[in-house]
Amino acid sequence: MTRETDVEPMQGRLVVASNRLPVVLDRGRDGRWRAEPGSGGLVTAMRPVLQGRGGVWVGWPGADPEQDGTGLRKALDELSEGSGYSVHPVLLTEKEKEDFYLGFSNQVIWPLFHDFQTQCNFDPRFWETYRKVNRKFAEALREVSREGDFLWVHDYHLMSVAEDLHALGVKSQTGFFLHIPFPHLDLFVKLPWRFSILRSLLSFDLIGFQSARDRSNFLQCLDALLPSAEIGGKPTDRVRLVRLGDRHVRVGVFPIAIDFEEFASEAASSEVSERAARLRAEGLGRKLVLGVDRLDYSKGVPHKLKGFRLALKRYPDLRERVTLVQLVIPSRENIPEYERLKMEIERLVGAIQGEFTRGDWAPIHYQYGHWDRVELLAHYREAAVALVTPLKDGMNLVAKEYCASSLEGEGVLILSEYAGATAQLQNDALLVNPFDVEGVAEAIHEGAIMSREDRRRRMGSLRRTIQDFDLSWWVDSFLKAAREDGWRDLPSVHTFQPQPPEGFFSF
Ligand code: ADQ
Repeated sequence: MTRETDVEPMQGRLVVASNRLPVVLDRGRDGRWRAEPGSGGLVTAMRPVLQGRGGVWVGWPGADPEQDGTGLRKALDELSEGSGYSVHPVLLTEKEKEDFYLGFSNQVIWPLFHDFQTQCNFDPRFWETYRKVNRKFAEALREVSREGDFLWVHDYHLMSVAEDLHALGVKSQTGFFLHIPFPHLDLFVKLPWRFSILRSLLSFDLIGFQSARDRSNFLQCLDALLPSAEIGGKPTDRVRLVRLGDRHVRVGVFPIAIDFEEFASEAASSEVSERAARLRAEGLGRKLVLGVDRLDYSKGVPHKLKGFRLALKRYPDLRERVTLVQLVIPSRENIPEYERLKMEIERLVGAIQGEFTRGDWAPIHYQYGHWDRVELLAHYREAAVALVTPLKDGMNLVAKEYCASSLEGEGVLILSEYAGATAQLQNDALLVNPFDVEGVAEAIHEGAIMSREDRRRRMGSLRRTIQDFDLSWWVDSFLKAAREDGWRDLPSVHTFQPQPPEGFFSF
């Protein structure tokens, strides 16, 4: 993000808390820690805001403190000096990492909130440690904050922090943003700690969700489980007020965004252009269909592969004309379910290759690993079609990044109805139900043969939407919603419901 936030300065500083600090730690040959600024959506969004107004970022540094706690702090202090805001580590023990991060966060909340209830492990020890670590974060926030600061807490790892802050007597205003979906009531009530989580969330002054779908699920839970809560406003209001006796909690919809200009200008750089040209030459005139997903069952990679296989089966004209490049980014490899998923993906890729490979054409280029920025942007730029088909996703930044990098404006975005991004992009993406293999196959064919004129019209409009609601809009709106009266003039929210074909229900 290049421009400063437009929001009138709040009194006091901004203090951000997230599970991970925005740093990449590296231990040099001399054994000394070095801290480099990290990248990613949250970091890019928050860094200029913190730089502009000064502030603190609290989080886990991602390294084992037991080896060299003092050296680590020193490296973080050095980074703080050069960045205009300070970085404050919360150190976790091995057991805390196990039970708080891999346990409660990623084997209870992550699966449940993505509608994968059968993958939940409701181990009571996980909850105990989650509460303990949230308390640790609250203590760190108490240590670094002062009266008048605004405390902005991020994501499902830290849902209980505000309750602990209250218990510790911290009076600062607090906001929470949930990056993942919020589940439907039927699922939420299965959580053994459902009332505690609700109470914790309601301890924040402002709660932000990615989409109207998530907020509506949350309010439905509130309505059912805490009927005394009075919910004001309409479903399309950006911010709705919840009254709990004397207390008011603001509940808003703030779809996370990307720095459009940064993606567009990096995609135009000579390095990316050269790499994109090489990809084109290597592709021998074939259309590149692109998938970029973290290894996660919520991303629906096996479903996508089945859709691609059916497209090749049903539409022989696609064979030798399109190639699916699928990057799977390693993630949470210590959880057995992720290892199983990896094996399933690799088995499917092997089966599709075996069935369709002819001469010098293999239908899928599968890669398990990381791409650097140039490689990622060159693929975005070169892809004729992006296949973004999560089974459930808070937002999905890949969809937005693809459009921002599609400089020629001719790419086609195939997008799952279950990505948060769909509410904003529904008019111009080809929408699919990722569970409907036939629908995915149809969309791949439609995307591959779409006329240039249609592609340009759709992509032009997608790019405009992503540019209009970019990263600074996201930060500004959240901070505006936190201000006493700032939230009333925020624009209404986009909503989404699947629509039947025209005339379908004319009896
Ligand atoms: P994620 O589940 O991680 O995020 P997503 O929104 O798709 O999902 O973001 C993935 C990010 O990884 C993208 O920004 C992408 O550029 C980046 N990436 C791509 N290739 C990479 C590589 N090789 N190495 C490292 N990173 C790479 C969660 C929620 C989402 C929500 C985001 C932000 O699950 O729904 O959109 O937070 O709120």
